[in-house]
Amino acid sequence: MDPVLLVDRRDGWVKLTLNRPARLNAFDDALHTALAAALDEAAADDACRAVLLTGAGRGFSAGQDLAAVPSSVDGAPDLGGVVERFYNPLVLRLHRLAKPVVCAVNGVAAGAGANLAFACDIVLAARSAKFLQAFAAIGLVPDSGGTWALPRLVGDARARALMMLGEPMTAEQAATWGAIWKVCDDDALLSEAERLTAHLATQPTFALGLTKEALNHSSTSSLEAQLHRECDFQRRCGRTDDYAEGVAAFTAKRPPVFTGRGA
Ligand code: T3D
Repeated sequence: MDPVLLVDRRDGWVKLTLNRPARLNAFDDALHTALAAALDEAAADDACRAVLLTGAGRGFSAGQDLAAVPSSVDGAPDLGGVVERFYNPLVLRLHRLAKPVVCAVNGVAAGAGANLAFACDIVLAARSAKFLQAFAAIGLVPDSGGTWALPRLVGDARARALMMLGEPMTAEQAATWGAIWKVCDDDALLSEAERLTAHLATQPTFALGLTKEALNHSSTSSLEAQLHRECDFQRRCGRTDDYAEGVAAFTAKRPPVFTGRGA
């Protein structure tokens, strides 16, 4: 049987490919378990300085596998249990990973699959891809952080309509509305995403991790708290070899060679 997640370790970064193409990479317990383990490994490995997440086949992910039998409580499906056990930790893993996560949305991203993409740091999408808040169509509420991320990305009015109407957001709309970084031609998506991830893997990872952490706090912090956080993070970055290297390289008019390490 094919692995449900393909883990391709490259020089300084890792490519994770959701691999259940016959079900548009819908999530079952096995895929959740494999992805969680791969993200934990990436987090613990100092040599891994960036992550690329994508899907095999014609879809990115159709969210929860609706054919998987949910666990039950009192004879009723316990969807909250699935969210609590798998989706919430997954979103927090992506959010807290102190290194950049690039997402290449190669095709339809529906339900939790769409919101998973929005939990990544830099999202590229194939021109043919679309993002679908598929929840209302099956009587559910958006999960996986969608009600937190989407209004912040595209604004409240668009988020409400997308979630209540369940109309797809095209890749072009997603880019124009600010939900993703950019649209690529379908046949260029993966090479562009790999190039970007490989570039990020050569950058000052410690500083990028703190940049991510600062941004994660941005919309829920006061200006004073955020200024304090920036000051603290800048102090820490100032003690790194990468800061010394960045300044030295600038002065010598040569490209910097960053280690990614903290002080
Ligand atoms: O436990 C919990 O449920 C709580 C957590 C919830 C999180 C969620 O993500 S809830 C939302 C779940 N996802 C959906 O409701 C999306 C369902 N899928 C679709 O609406 C459509 O498949 C798409 C719009 C994504 C794509 O449509 P289309 O026409 O391009 O493809 P298709 O023909 O519908 O699907 C292709 C195959 O994938 C098909 O199998 P078949 O007939 O060829 O054997 C289809 O059944 C399968 N598939 C698609 N989505 C899912 C799926 N199988 C299982 N689960 C899916 N989510």
